[in-house]
Amino acid sequence: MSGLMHPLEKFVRPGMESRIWCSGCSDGIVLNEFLRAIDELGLDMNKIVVVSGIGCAGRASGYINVDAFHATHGRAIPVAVGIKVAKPELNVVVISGDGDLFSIGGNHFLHAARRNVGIKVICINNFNYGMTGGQAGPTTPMGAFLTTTPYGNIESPLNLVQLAAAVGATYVARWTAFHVRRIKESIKKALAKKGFAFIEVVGICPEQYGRRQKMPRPIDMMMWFKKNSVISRELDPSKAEFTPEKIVVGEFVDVERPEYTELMRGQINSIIERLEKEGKVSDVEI
Ligand SMILES: Cc1ncc(C[n+]2csc(CCOP(=O)(O)OP(=O)(O)O)c2C)c(N)n1
Ligand code: SF4
Repeated sequence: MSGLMHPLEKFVRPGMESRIWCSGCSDGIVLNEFLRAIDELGLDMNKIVVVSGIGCAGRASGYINVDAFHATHGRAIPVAVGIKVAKPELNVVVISGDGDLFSIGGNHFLHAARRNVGIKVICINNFNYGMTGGQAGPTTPMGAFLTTTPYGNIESPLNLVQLAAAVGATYVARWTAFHVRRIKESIKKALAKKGFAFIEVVGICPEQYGRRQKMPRPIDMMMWFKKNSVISRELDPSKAEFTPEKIVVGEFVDVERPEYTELMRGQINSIIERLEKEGKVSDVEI
């Protein structure tokens, strides 16, 4: 079989195979679409950095053949922000789970989006903490059964699209694992965006989530998404309803506003220029 090579193999870190994911898990779908997006855009892999936190979704950073950082739980965004501030020319992408990004890491998300740091965040929202055995998290639907909610979840879930829009993300989209081509197109858009971009991919976790909601086979969750998702044609996050009966998907924000690292560099340069004029510094490099 030598000589046969998958067209995306060049983007996969040699020796790493995505064996950790259960069969039917949609983490592989998102990884696949991310690699296809890079391929179609013809991006230089040396200019991309992928950062993730802990969780099944967070394993993506280990499989992509770019410089990557597997941060501690919840801390993917501050690591990504640090990289972007130090090297603004890099395309810095966070791929992680709903628990990692919005539970323990929620505060970082708010402030990176508010500051409009030009990182791209892809959240695989599978409604639970998959890696640790199926605990309820910030996006678990009301009534869902998980190990920590044996009588049904009584907490209201976050609407990630509305949250991202409210705190200032310049690109916000939501798709489900059923909308594979749309995921790829959104990733391409996000990668081209200057400011903070956010994509929610509503994912399939047959092992920990589906199994407990009477959807044990991957195809069951796929059919749920197919049947209950509605594509919005409006750039209006208030329309981004998300209930088990109706999952509104689409693009909800696509705007421009000043990006943080550019503002920061501009400010530093103008201070240096002034100090140089005053003869107070010379040969300063940032
Ligand atoms: C500080 C800390 N607290 C808790 C954990 C245990 N832990 C590992 S992954 C995880 C949740 C992962 O959920 P999510 O981000 O939704 O990803 P998934 O596994 O569902 O893809 C937790 C609580 C940890 N590793 N570190
Ligand atoms: S536990 Fe769920 S999220 Fe984790 S690999 Fe298995 S199916 Fe995927």
